[in-house]
Amino acid sequence: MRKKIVAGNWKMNLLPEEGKKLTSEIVNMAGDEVPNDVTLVICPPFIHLESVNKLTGDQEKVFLGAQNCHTEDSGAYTGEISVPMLKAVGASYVIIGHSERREYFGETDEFLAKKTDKILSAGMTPIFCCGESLEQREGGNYVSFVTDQISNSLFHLSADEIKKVVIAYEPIWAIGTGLTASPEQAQEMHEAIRKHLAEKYNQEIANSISILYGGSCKPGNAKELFACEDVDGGLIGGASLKSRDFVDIAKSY
Ligand code: 3PY
Repeated sequence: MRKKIVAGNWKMNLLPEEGKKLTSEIVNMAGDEVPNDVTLVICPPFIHLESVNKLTGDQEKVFLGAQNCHTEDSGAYTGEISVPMLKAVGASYVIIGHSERREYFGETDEFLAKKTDKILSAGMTPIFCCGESLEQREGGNYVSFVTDQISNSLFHLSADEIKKVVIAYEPIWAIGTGLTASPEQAQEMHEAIRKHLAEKYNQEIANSISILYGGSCKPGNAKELFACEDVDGGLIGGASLKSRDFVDIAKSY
């Protein structure tokens, strides 16, 4: 059975006290309200990692993730954070390849391949984001664009390694726009991604990999998205900044 994951991407939001308050609320609600087979991941900005870890560290339902990492362990990389640093403060997941990082920080498929290796070698879980622009969707080549992103950054991995990766499909046209992929659009892409994984590895491996949907996922649409056969949870942007909304999304299974 695939792991069901609902991960909150806080992006560049919240001051320290606000982050602690939000985390405490989520942890308190999650205990009673979120089904035991759903894993929650909180991915705050770096400054929150230690304080969020203090609130999540002792329980089994809510885990800590980061929004980015560097490919090197240490060195002259001003402004960057390494995987060993993230691990030392309790993070077990790292989001990589979000379209905002690809667009604003020029992250390439090759660089993301290296980040994936670094995260896996630390025993942590990459949440690898992929997704097409509106132009690519309208041009009709959106499935091959996304499957190429996956081949380019992940297909050097061994069968044992790929099983440890979580994929998040986030259509760029649904990020910060209020537009959401319909369940049919999400299922079409998730199924194509799984088929692509099966062709490279095998069906059993493809069936074991969690593929999350991201892009304006909220309490009002999570249920129908999570009901799709190949959607195994969500990577949640704005709605992860409100404890009630985030927990309601996680309850949508
Ligand atoms: C969104 O939902 O807007 C996201 O980008 C989640 O990562």
